[in-house]
Amino acid sequence: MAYYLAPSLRVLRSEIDARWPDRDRRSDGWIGDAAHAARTSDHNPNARGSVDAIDVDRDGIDVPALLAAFQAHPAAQYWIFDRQIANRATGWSCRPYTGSNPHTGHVHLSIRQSAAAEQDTTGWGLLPGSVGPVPPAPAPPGPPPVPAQPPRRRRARMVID
Ligand SMILES: [Ca+2]
Ligand SMILES: [Zn+2]
Repeated sequence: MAYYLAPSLRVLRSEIDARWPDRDRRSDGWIGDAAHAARTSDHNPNARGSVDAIDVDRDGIDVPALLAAFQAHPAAQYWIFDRQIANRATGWSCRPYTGSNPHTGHVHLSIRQSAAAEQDTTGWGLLPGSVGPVPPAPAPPGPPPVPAQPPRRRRARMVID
């Protein structure tokens, strides 16, 4: 099957390149090598042919800024960097990462394994001139305000149950 990097990660990588054009790319990666293919890895194409992870060389970038932007994006699932791992499901709290590769030379970024996340080309907030990560979406609106009623008229009945 033809395989491809998830479009959402294409957008992320292009933003990283635009933000830090002179960064080191020697530890970049996306498609898994033979060692990856022998085990479960987001670097292997999934059933849709999509590769849902990238590795970004740590040199020449602002890693905390990258991780903050990553975590703010709806497609993000987890990252691994410098012997630590953080996952959306646990509120992005850092835990020790004890895998054989300590990820000291690159940042691993995985998105959610879903077609929606793969195709989500929402910006990641890293373009030059943008101020930090994309702000969180506004809270969903509460119940509509009760319109002001003139005196002596029956108020709209509020549904509270
Ligand atoms: Ca490097
Ligand atoms: Zn990786």
